Amino acid sequence: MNKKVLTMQDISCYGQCSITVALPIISAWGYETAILPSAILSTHTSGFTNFTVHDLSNEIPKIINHWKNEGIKYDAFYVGYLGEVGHVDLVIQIKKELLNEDAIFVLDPVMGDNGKLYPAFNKDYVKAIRRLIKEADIILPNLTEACFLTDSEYKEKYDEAYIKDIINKLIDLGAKKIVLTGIAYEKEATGVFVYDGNDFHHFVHAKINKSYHGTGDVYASTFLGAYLGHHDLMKSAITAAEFVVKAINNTLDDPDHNYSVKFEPLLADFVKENR
Ligand code: PXL
Repeated sequence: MNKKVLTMQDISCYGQCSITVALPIISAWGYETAILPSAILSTHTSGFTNFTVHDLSNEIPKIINHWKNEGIKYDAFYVGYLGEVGHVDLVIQIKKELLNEDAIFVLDPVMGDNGKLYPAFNKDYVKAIRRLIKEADIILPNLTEACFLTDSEYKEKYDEAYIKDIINKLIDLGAKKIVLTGIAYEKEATGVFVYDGNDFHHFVHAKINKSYHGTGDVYASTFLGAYLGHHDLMKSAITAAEFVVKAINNTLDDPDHNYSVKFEPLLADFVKENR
């Protein structure tokens, strides 16, 4: 059956993140992908200065109403970077009014990295996004986001007990399934720590010593593309990690391309091999 995905996040016109990443990736996995832009920015906010931002809070309710009147419903809802506290109520409204009965809601609580919030965000924003944890079927935070959401201290060196404590706090906040990205206990490694609703799993792989913006969005979009095919949480988490590694490796030899990863030339073959 043709599945319809709705993704709500910003359009960063230039910079290979959020919608400009989600739309090609989810489409390549074979799913009709509708977009609901939370804001329009000239670029993303972490690798550029003097970027422009136009919030779409006034437009979103009109779009939702039109879709309701048209009887449009979605099979999956993927929320990423929003931008305004007020968007959270709109997300909850969409979940109630625009999703099919067995639709899945995947939340990437995009708000920071490397222990810091992105420039546009503050504690009120964290509090607002916290409300969405219990609404989502699957959340995909990185460690920074998980720490802000759970009021935990951000550590660069940690052990399994630290990670399990954060996961348990997310469960207390209502998380059903968790894919926590960027987790490893050694410096040379990274990985994903997964809570599937019952058990913990940890997938570790070699870390590439350069980080790029937008890789979280490539990760979440690939995760969703894979997950919609087989509903295997761990397999999707690993597939997404593999694609991000490939995309980073495809970018390393280009010193001028430092704002995100060059995933596009790899996409068609990767999907063919992993569907
Ligand atoms: O990749 C996450 C992201 C999405 N959207 C905007 C961003 C960022 C990260 O910095 O600034 C606008």
